[in-house]
Parts: sequence; C-alpha cells; structure tokens
Amino acid sequence: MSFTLPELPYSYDALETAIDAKTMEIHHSKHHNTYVTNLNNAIAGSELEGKDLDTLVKQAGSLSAAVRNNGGGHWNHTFFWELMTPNSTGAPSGSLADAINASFGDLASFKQQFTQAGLGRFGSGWAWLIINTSGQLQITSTPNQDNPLMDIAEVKGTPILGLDVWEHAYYLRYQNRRPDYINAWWEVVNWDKVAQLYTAHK
Ligand code: MN3
Repeated sequence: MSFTLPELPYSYDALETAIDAKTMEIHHSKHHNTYVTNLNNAIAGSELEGKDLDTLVKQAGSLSAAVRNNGGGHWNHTFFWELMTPNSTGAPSGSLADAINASFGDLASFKQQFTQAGLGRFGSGWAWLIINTSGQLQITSTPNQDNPLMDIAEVKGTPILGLDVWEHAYYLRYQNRRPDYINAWWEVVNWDKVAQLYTAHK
C-alpha cells in the first residue's frame, strides 16, 4: 500500500481572503504531491512499506532523512488542509476557548504568541498548538517538515493546530511579508476542527 495525495476539503480559491488560489494549487498539487511521491519512493521495498503515517512519523529519529522529511511533509500538509475553512467561526468556543483562556490569558494573547512562534522560526518550518505530554496546551515550532509527534522534537505532544511558514505557503501574494500572511491566515482557521482534535486528545 502506498500513500496518496488527499483531496482538499474545499476548492483552490476557497481561502482567497487569506491565501490565493494559485498558491493553494501549487502548494497542494506540486509541493504536497512531491512529498507523497518521494515518501513512497523512499519506503518502497523496505520494512517501512505498509506502516501507517503516524507510526513512521513517531519514529523519525531512526529513519533516513528522506523518510523523515517527506513523511513529515505528508503528515503536516494533510493536517494543515483540514485546519482551514472558508467558513471560519473566527474564534474558538466551548471547552477549547476555556482552555486557551486558561493557558494563554485570552484569545488575543494566544494569537500573538502563536504568531510569534511562526515569525521566530528562522527559515522554513511550522508553528503548532499542541497538547503536551503533561496534558497542557502549549505553543511550539519545528524546523523543516518536523512536527511535535516526532521522537526527535524538542517539545513533544499532539498537534491540534498547525501553520506552515515555509515561503512556498505565502510567497506569491505576500513575498517576504510573513507577518501579513499569518495575520490573514487567522481568518480561515477551522476552529471546529481544532475543537474536535482538542476534545479527542485532551
Ligand atoms: Mn508547505
């Protein structure tokens, strides 16, 4: 069994308020697709073939760079697409909102700290909101296509929100202006999905 590129849950132009259709198309059909292809090539004929993606990612430290980078790339992008929607509620509600307020003060402070994690990631990588190994919400970031599920992650936990801050995620519209990209991205966050993940993993 090999890995396949998942369909987006919306059209390429659905997030236009934050991310232009051309960027979405290239990001999904070229970048993500390449991670899938390279992952399949990297595990073909090896003992890793047939293992599920979570299992691979969690043992990243003992994998080749090709499997770690492309497996992480496939996991991260599959996750990222689901965390955006053209019908964002704009803010979390219920137990997720309570947990964010308890951990970060209020939503504005959370957004500011998460944004800072994305801006502070030098070069390419991701910002994350995770449930850490103590069961607490925590903001972290990872380089390249690493993620907090990986055994080699500096801060480990289960991601419930993630943001791609590679230049390929925003360069066509925003060029070097990563802060503008992150600022606009908040408008398309799928808070219902974040809440689902929070409830499932807390
Ligand atoms: Mn990307």
